[in-house]
Amino acid sequence: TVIAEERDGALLLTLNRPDRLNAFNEGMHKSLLQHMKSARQNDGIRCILLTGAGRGFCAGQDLSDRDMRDGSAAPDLGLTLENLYNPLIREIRSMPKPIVCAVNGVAAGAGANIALACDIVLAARSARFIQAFSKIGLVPDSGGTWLLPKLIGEARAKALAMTGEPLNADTAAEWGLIWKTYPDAELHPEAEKLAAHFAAGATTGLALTKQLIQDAAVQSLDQQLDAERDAQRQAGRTADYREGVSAFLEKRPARFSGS
Ligand code: LHQ
Repeated sequence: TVIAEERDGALLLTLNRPDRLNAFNEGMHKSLLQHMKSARQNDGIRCILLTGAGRGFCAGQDLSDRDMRDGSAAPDLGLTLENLYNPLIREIRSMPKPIVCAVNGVAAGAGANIALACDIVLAARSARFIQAFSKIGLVPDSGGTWLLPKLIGEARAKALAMTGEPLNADTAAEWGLIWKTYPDAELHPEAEKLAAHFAAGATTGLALTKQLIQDAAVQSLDQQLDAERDAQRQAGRTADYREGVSAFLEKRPARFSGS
């Protein structure tokens, strides 16, 4: 249910349940998390690109797995989050390599918030972001209640979450919810170009940058200055820093090894 393809140091992960708009069942969760965990361990993978097969990106939880019309007891959704969604979001946010998300079509419920948890979010102009949770009596999950107000402010976050109104991709970019939009046909080539760029980048510096910016949300300026000092010390000891400075002085493109 997840297709994994390695391309020049980038791992392309494609959610692949297109007839359900790539809604998550347990199998897709396990497969996605497994691919992420092995990418984390694999030094040959220096960027991850996440996208969806078919016309949708991801419609969140597969609701056909949640049919209670026969009167059966409601499952414990807290357990679903604890066991499946939360580990995935933690994996994405702590991954020491860039994760690009190419939102090729509708991103609803947890599908929207998984996309937003990635580092660089690109979207096709026809894509929509829907905080669908309120329509079925739930709350935004997969980090949405934390990320949305940080990205777009409380007023817009509450309105999206409480109305469940779709947000089109261009407005999402204007609001700063995502990075850029592209005409539909250009999304994949552009996303692959960016993934290849990161896969040839200074991996340690990028990983430290990601972590610093995320940590800033819960730190004071003093703590953050200390964290930057420590991270810069680490980045300054990499072969990629040495190569970056040499390339600058020699007026040539840098050839980063990722170490
Ligand atoms: C689907 C789904 C879907 C199954 C489309 N499931 N089949 C966490 C913890 C535990 C439990 C609960 O949830 C969570 C987090 C969540 O993610 S809650 C939010 C769950 N997601 C939703 O509520 C979104 C439901 N989907 C929709 O509202 C629409 O499908 C959207 C707006 C995404 C797309 O609309 P359309 O473009 O009009 O497509 P469609 O509705 O015709 O869908 C195409 C097919 O995909 C259709 O099947 P069919 O057999 O009729 O062709 C849908 O039934 C199926 N599908 N989403 N989540």
